[in-house]
Amino acid sequence: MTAMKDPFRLTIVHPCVGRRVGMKKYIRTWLMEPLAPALLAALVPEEVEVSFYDDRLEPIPFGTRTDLVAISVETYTARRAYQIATEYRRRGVPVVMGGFHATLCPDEVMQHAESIVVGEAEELFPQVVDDYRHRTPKRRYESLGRPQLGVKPRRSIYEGKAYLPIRLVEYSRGCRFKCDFCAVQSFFSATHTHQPIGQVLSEIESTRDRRTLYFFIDDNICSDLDAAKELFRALIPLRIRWVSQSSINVAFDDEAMQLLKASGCQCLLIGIESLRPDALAGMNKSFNLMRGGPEIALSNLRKFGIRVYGTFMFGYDHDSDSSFKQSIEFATQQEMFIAAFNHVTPFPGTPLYRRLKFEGRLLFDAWWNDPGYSYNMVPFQPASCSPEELSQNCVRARRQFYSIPSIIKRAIGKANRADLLMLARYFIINAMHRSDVSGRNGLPLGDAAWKGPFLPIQMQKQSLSGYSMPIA
Ligand code: B12
Ligand code: SF4
Repeated sequence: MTAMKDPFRLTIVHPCVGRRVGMKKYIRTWLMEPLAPALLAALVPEEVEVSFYDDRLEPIPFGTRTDLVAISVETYTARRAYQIATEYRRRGVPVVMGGFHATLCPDEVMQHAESIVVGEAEELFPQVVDDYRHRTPKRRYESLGRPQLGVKPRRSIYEGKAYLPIRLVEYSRGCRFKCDFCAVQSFFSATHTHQPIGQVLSEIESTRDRRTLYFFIDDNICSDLDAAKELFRALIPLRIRWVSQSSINVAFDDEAMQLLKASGCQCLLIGIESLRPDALAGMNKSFNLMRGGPEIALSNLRKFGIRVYGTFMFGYDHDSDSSFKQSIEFATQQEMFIAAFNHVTPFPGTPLYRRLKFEGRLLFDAWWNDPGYSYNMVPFQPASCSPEELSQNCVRARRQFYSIPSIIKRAIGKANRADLLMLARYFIINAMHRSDVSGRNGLPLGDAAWKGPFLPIQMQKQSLSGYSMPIA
C-alpha cells in the first residue's frame, strides 16, 4: 500500500476593518459574502485543500496546519491584514496578499507578505499557488492587462457563516470615469470590462432561490450603457430582484430606465457627492450636472420607481457648513431610500491623495496603518474647517438623516412604500443604518486587543517553511 500524498493546504482569510476591545458583533451593514475569497478558491486545482475564515464573523485558528495563507487587502483593512499576516508568519506560514491596497500601495504591502499580487487574480493566482507548491515563489506577481472575466465563484466556502441575505454577483469591473478620489479608476486605469452575459445568467440560475436579492457589485453598472442595456434585457425573463451602483447618466436614458424597471432593479447607489458645481469640478465629476443635474435625474428615477441610495462627500475645498444642511434637505426631499454622508478620504494611489500630499495637507504618513487613526477621523487638513469639525458634521448629518422623523418622512415616498413588504424592508434597512452610525464611529483600524509588533519581511533571518525566498 502506498501512503496518501499530503495535500497542499491553502487558507484564505478575509480581514475585518477593525475591532474594539471586547466588541461582540461586527458592523451589520458590512456583513456580506465576500466575492474575492470565493473567486480565489475557484482558481485553485481541486486537489488543493481550501479553508476560509472571515475575520468579521469568526476567530481565526492560527495554529491549524496550512501551507499558504491568502489575504485580501483593502486600505481600511490593511492594518488588520498585517496583524493576521504576522500571526501566521510568526508560525512559519508564508502569506500572499492581493486586492486594492496591494495593487495601489505595493511597496508597503510587500513588507508584510512573502508575495503580493498586483491587479486582478484570475490569471495570476493559479500561478502563485503552483509556484508555492513547487517551492519556487516570487515576491511580486503583476498582470499586464485585464483578464477575461467569468470565473464562477466557489460559494460553498460561505457555508455556515451568518451573512446578510444578499447574493453578490458581478457583470463588469471598472469604470470609464476618472473621479479624482476614486480608487476604482486608479486600480483599473479607468477601463471597464464585462463578462459574457450567458455566464452571468447561469451564475444567477445556479444560486437563486425565491427570496434572493442580488447585488451587482459592479463599480458602475452603467459605465457602458449599451452593454448595461443588453444585460437588463437578458435579466427580464429571470424575474429577479436586484440592486447595484451606477453613474447618474442612466437617469436620462428612458430606454435604460424602462429596462431597469422591467429587469427587477430595486435600488441604485448613485454617487451624488456634492450639490456644489465648484466642488464637483474639483473632484473631476462635473458630469453629475449633465442635463439639469441630480434633481432632474432623481425625479426621473422616481418616475420609474427606482429607489436611490445617494452618497455624499464633504471636505472638498469649496465646501462650507451649509453644504451639510443643503445635502440632508436634498436627500430627504428626494425621498432617498438610504444615504451616506462621508468625509473625503484620500486613498493611496488616487489623484486626490497625490494632490493633498503635494500640498502638504496629509496629517499622517499612512493614516490606514497608524495606531492613532480610527474610522471617521479626517486624515487631511480641510480648507475651510478643522478635521474634527468635518468629522463631527458628517456624523451629525448621518444622525439627522437616520433620525426617526426623517425615516418616517421618507417612508411617504411612493417607491419606498411600493407595497407592505417594501415598506417593511425600508424600515429594517434604515434601522440597521441608524444603529451603524454609532457602531462605525471611532472604530479602530485593526484589532485593538492585538499586541504587536508586526513582523516585517526584513526581520526574517531565514526564509519561511524552507522556501527559498528572495528578500527585498
Ligand atoms: C461590494 C463592496 C462593498 C460591500 C461589502 C462587500 C463584502 N463582501 O463584504 C459594502 C457595501 C458593505 C462595502 C463596504 C465598504 N467598502 Co466597499 N466595495 C465593494 C465593491 C463595490 C465590490 C467588492 C467586490 O466584491 N469586488 C469583486 C471582487 C472580485 O474584486 P476584488 O475584491 O477587487 O478582488 C479582485 C482583485 O482585487 C484581486 N484580489 C482581491 N483580494 C485578493 C487576495 C489575493 C491573495 C489575491 C492574489 C488577489 C486578490 O483578485 C480579485 C479578482 O480579480 C468594491 C469595488 C470593487 N471594484 O471591488 C468596493 C470597495 C472595495 N469598497 C471600498 C470601501 C472604501 C468600503 C468601505 C470602507 C466604505 C465605507 N466608508 O464605509 C466599507 C468597508 C467594509 C469592509 N471592508 O468591511 C473601496 C476600497 C478602496 C481601497 N483603496 O481599499 C472600494 C474599492 C470602492 C471604491 N470605489 O473605492 N463595500
Ligand atoms: S463614476 Fe463612480 S466608480 Fe466611476 S470613477 Fe467616479 S466614483 Fe469611481
